[in-house]
Amino acid sequence: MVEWTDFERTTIQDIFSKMNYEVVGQQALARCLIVYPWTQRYFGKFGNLYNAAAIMGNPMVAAHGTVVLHGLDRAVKNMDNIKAVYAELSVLHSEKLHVDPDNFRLLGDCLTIVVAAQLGAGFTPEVQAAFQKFLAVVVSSLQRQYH
Ligand code: HNI
Repeated sequence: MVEWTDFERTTIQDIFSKMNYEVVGQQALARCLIVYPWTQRYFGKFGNLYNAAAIMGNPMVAAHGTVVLHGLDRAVKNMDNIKAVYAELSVLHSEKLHVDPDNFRLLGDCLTIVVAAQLGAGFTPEVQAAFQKFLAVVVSSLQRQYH
């Protein structure tokens, strides 16, 4: 089981409690689709992803970004149980959607950049370390889980 310090718990809860899921979700997912265009292959039904402007203005990208953030919210509320919380999402992404697990980290990196830009000076190295540890646990739990 993952151990969290009080600072890590407070930091993660603080970041997400102040976050606008609609804004941050859209920005992080759009960034991922633009910076790593191969991630577009999973979103064929999202329509026009032709260029950066189209991706930024695509309402399905925005909606799905919010869904992803609400998925992360479940991990924030269950920090001691992330693997169990993600058991079904892991099966969905690995066995049904066949998402290459490297892509979870890429989306996580985009999310880190969006959060860093919003927090500015508040995104200290210690805050970054806590946030990236949280994302690392999320990423490993979303992958195919071997018991
Ligand atoms: Ni992901 C669906 C959470 C990364 C491709 N994804 C979901 C859903 C949640 C979710 C929640 C909705 C499930 C449901 O309907 O039951 N995804 C997350 C989280 C991360 C993540 C928390 C990582 C931070 N997903 C990714 C990545 C890709 C991805 C990196 C591909 C590059 N996800 C999908 C696709 C769907 C999806 C595709 C289905 C979309 C749809 O509308 O059918």
